[in-house]
Amino acid sequence: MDRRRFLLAGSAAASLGALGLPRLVRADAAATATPTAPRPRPTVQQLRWQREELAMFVHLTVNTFTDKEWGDGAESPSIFNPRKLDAGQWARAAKQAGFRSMILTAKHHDGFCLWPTATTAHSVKNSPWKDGHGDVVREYTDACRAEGLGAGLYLSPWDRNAKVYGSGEAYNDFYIAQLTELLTHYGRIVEVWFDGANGEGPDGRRQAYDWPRIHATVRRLQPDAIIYSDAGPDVRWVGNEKGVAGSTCWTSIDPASVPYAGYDRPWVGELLGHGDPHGSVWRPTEADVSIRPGWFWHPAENDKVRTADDLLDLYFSSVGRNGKLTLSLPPNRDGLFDATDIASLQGFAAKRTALFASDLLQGARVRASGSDAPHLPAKVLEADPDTYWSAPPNARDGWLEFELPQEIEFDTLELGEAIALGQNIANYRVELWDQGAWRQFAWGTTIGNRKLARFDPVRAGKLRVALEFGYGTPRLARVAAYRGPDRRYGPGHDEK
Ligand code: FUL
Repeated sequence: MDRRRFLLAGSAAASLGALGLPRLVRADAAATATPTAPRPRPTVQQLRWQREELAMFVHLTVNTFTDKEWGDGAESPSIFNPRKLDAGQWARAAKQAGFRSMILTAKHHDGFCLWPTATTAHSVKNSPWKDGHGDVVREYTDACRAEGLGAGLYLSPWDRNAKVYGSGEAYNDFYIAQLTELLTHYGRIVEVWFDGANGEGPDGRRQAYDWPRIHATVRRLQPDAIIYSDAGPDVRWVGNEKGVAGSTCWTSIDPASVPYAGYDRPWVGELLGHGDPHGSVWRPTEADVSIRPGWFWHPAENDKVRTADDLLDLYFSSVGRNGKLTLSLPPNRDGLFDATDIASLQGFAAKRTALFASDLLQGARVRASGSDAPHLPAKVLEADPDTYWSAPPNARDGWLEFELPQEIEFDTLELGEAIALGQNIANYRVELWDQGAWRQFAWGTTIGNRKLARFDPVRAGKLRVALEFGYGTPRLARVAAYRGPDRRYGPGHDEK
């Protein structure tokens, strides 16, 4: 946002009602009343995807047995033998921790296929696991469905084993054949994950992937599936593997700025993390990160599993910044999640439950700018994301005020836009009524699906959320305040 385009309005115009709140208006205020081009909105599939908030990534291949992060494609299938593999254990762990879908590496860069594909001998078919009769993708998709989770698949375009890799059309045919098997033999697939890594093949050649054909294949075979890559088309990478979205995070983006998956430029990470308020397409952010330092299981990392508190931090920096969190858990050589990883996951779920147990703004009297009714019923700001408060259509700012029957103490604030209608709000301030005057205690940029801010506990009987500027009509579906069970945030919180 270009701050030079704002002026502080004169004193008469500078107050909102009797409340004396200084107000920023746009220098070209007349322009804000002019209808603008429609802003991008989500598809039903994108909306469903983002509202799920949490997906679990599962990284398993020959690397699990070689202690590597990237296999070179020369591994023998004979090393793959996860004797006790139980996809039900993965799915139960995910479900119990509040995750709504999973994504399995059906093929990683080493080219080893976790299903008995007809396209190559480099698969479970030639492994000792279940005497070559096993199918990890089948067990995984069955387990997801048994737990009511969506099943997603990762099929690495980069294949360091396939002889045809780097040959052009022949590899694209091979890849499409693999994709077709995965999208036709295993029921409904909710997300297809296309990694951007594009390295050399076995003979040193690189492949030009046929993205239009790849995307068309997914659309034809699984029209409801979300297609992920750095460059979308449905959802985009967050730009880092740390699970951290930009503190300013627009869902919209200019599709030309990241034209294809693996587009490697120094600014791409920053751009993907922040999005673009003027972008023409709706492309929400997927923040992928591992519970361990590596994506795959390594014995030396068994004592480096993220704690429940670390996972909660990730939740704030991804879901709490208008993204979705895709957290990777690596099965060990038995094909099971380690107890430590599951314990962290359970701790993470317990922390979310404790923190979000009770919305302290329930029961408040709500007043809002631009509203005919002096008091909105609190239910306009209920958890239902399709019920929302809207400023008048041409308004570009607004406020909501919450008057509580008694003082509350809170340390976490949640805001959410009515994103089914797009993302418009550029920035907000939060103020408390303190000894006869409004006192600002937090501000932030962008809201989107969900904005979570933490701070040292504050007490208030009256609270105001001021939306300073929207690129379209400001609309809020959610305002909530919580008091977490611990006090560890300190002054370094992320929304000063
Ligand atoms: C990266 C890959 O190279 C990593 O191995 C991992 O699969 C990660 C999710 O994506 O680009």
